[in-house]
Amino acid sequence: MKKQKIGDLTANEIRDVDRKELKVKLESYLANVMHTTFERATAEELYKGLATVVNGQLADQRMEFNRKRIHNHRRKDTSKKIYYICMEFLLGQSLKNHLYNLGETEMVEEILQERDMTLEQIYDCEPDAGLGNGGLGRLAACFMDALTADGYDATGYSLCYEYGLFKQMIADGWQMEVPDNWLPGGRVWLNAREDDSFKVKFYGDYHEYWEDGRMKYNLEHVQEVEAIPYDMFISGADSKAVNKLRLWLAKDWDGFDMASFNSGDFTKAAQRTNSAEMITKVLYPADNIEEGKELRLKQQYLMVSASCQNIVRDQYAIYGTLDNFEKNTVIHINDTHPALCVPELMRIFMDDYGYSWDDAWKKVVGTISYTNHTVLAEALEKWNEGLVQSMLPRIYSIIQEIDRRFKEEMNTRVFPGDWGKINYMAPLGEQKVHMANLAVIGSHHINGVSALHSDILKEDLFHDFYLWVPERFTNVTNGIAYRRWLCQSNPALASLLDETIGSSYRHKYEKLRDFAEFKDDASVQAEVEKIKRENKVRLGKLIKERNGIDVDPDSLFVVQAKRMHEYKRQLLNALRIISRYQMLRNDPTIDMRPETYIFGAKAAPSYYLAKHFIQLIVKLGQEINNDPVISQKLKVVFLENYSVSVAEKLMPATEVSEQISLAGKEASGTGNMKMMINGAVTMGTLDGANVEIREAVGDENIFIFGQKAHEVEQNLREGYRARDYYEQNDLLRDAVDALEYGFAGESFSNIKSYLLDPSYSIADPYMCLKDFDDYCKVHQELQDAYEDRARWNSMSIVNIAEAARFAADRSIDDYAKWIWHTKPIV
Ligand code: 26Q
Repeated sequence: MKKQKIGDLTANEIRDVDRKELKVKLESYLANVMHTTFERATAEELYKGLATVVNGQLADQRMEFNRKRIHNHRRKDTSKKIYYICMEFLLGQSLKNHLYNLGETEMVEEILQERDMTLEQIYDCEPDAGLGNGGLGRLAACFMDALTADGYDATGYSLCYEYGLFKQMIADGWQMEVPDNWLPGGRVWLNAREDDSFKVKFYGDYHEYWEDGRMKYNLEHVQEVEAIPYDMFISGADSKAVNKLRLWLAKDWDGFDMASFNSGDFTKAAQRTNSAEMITKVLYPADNIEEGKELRLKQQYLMVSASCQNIVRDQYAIYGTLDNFEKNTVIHINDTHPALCVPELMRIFMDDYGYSWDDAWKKVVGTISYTNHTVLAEALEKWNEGLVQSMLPRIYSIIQEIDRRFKEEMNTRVFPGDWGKINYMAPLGEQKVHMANLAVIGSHHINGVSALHSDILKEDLFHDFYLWVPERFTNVTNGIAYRRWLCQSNPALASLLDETIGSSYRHKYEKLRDFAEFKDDASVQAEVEKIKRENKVRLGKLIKERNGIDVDPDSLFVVQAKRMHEYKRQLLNALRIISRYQMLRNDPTIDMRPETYIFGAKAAPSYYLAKHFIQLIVKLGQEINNDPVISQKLKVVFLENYSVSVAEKLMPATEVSEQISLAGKEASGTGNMKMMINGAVTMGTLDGANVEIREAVGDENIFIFGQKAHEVEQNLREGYRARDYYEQNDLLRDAVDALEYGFAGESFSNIKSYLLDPSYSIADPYMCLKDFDDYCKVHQELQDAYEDRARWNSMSIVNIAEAARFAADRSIDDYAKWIWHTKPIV
């Protein structure tokens, strides 16, 4: 929509024209597609209508942007086309975001006023696009947002899962998974491009032979699957750019097995169709854990092959050659899940375009960069060689050659004779394909997602690679789409920022830092406190609706919201809450500010222990909340089905951000940044990006406890004995013992044994007991600080201001400058 003055029209008049135009489009959709009118339409119909109109506007804007893109390519500019490949994009809802980015929120609000409806009612009709598990998938979504806001030419590639991450229901404390059928409400954003599909080959009989001095091969009896693209537009705040996220849907290529059908075997014919279409049926719900399932590998290769074919075809169409491919193209792989890009691009360059191995390899390594998101051993991807060989025979053969050449180079030039090192670094070994090794070898840059994590990559996980090619290793600290997580989720705080520092921070993230100047300004402090309280009241209403619990908006809101995982130590938080509960039971008259502990967490469906941790929190909550005396001072809330849209309501109301993972285990964290930018103060360990949060705000504006990463390593090496801590600390022992008696009629002796005498592995592997004492002490300091309202509000202001550096725009600046070597095009 045009913003400038046209002819004699004033800005207000232009807005009137735009609003009328938008309403006419909406009415026409409602009449022609929904067979209703604006006056009669339900909220659901209005959502679909508005979404369709907005999608149309984005399509128009995309055409304009395409002109710029083509012009840019013709000029042979120094900017490249960026392809961001990721198995997960956790987008959440889109309507609110697009309206904000297009500057149309008020306009639509006015239209809805005619119906006595609010935008919130309409937003509530949109299902989350939950095409991701957690941090990694949400990061990809935040990055697409920043790439677009900042005017880059970028395309995201992923899969069009029919079912996103399961919906969580809690029954008697136990997590139940319900399928997430998001498409009925979500497909309004999907633009099917059936004309632009690619075929992907699986299995088959593979034979290599030599002819004219070249290796050739036959591949017969393959299973061909069609990958059909569904495109979603990505908008950016006030940006001329509109980018695309291309989601592949698997379809049986033959559509139907005619031979079986004709011979009367209808069931078999239909089954064949089903098998290909299973590939994109559902998102794997495991987070930070490797699941070596055949279907998962198929998903990865479908995404990789369709995307690489698409990229190469498009670049060839633009330039008429692939000779400069690596100068025009960035392919970024988000974790190792798309690491088959390395052999797949080799295949395309050699088999389809006739390049030699060496020329193809130069292109691959010149194009691909890789971000690592974890150092947890159980999350590192390894695939059975036999599986890869049978499912992807040509790809396997290329991996073997990459492996052979790699070992040869290492043995002749880098680590001669050091087969310990060489085997540890190789793509193949112990009958497995080591995806991280493949990714490192095939990339020109490898980055971690926080300073600490990137150091651990260099010093530990990828140390030998670092010795070989130190220049490939770098850091890009994660960031968040702050316009979504601050401006859209917390409009009151955004307005206060407009009034104090001006609205330029909405485009230039650095400007947010100016807010720190107001840290001692009593009236701004009072405003910050008032806004937080209003947000707490709003969250309180949601909690009342969803959980039936009354929470006191004047209590301290302590929040831990993230996937349920041992290493994230929700259990440590729970142990401390148990201890608070016991303190109150001993003396209910203690004079204290009431405390509200809020959790949100999904467990992977097969992660039994994590499900028990959820049950512990829920049952502990039941017992505490139902105690008429204790519940005056203590409440525990487990928010079911934590998701992007729940997070958007939770972040603005958070006062204490619990980031208490065992040091060295959380690669970065991004929830920590979302809470910080909403004025929460961090209670955390020196892990992931917490280290940088502390540098940003200073020691006086954060509460840090527990072992440092190097101490953890040392303590584990020296032999960690959880029981010592249990025996030495009365409060801790009482809390751990209480697990056995249980809560609300449920015993948790299994968790007690996990902490003290497990049947496998070591007791308390993530050292909750060792860090308990320090956690309690520092938490008390935090709570004392909270009672000095001026001090706390000032801390809150500093946290908001210094969150500037955790804008995804800053991360994208870093990637563009240090890794991709490219620039925006508009
Ligand atoms: C792998 C193989 C088979 C099936 C599933 C997977 C799989 C899926 C998802 C493995 C890992 C993930 C997700 C990892 C993840 O979300 N990591 C988080 O990434 C964030 C963004 O960088 C960081 O902030 C978090 O610290 C990190 O835990």
